[in-house]
Amino acid sequence: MSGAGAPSLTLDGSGLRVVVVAASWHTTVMDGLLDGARRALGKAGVTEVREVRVPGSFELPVAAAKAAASGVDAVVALGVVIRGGTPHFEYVCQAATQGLSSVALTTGVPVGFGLLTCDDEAQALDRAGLPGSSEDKGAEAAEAAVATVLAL
Ligand code: DLZ
Repeated sequence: MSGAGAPSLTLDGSGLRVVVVAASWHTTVMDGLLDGARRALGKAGVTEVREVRVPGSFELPVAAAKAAASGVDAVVALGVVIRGGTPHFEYVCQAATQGLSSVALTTGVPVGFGLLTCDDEAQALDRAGLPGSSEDKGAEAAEAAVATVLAL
């Protein structure tokens, strides 16, 4: 994991099935998050990885709910929301965050939280796991999901 205070995790994901649900807004940042999640799941040796794309972060909870109900071991949710000039940002962030949390709690399936909620694109790029980024939030969310499955 990256970022101040983040744990260093060694994970054995063999035998696990994971679904990555990913929004589509802010393509460059999303590509970085997806690559990071794929890299982390590959490094952990996760047996089966499926990817589901949805339009925006608001749609992440329903995709995560459907994935969790399909019997997989964990879900990794990835999205990028960048603040604009209206309150829309708050509504999308809140709905996505509470929705994803609710999916994890109601199904018992761990959901890795890879939703970036940023003031501007520069902040998002710095967390996208791209060359020059200081953090890799896609990998972090994937590692957290796998680590939680292994812990429970
Ligand atoms: C409408 C919208 C806006 C303004 N900004 C973003 C964003 O920064 N990131 C994101 O993932 N999605 C955004 N959306 C789309 C909403 O999440 C949703 O897809 C639409 O409101 C349609 O339900």
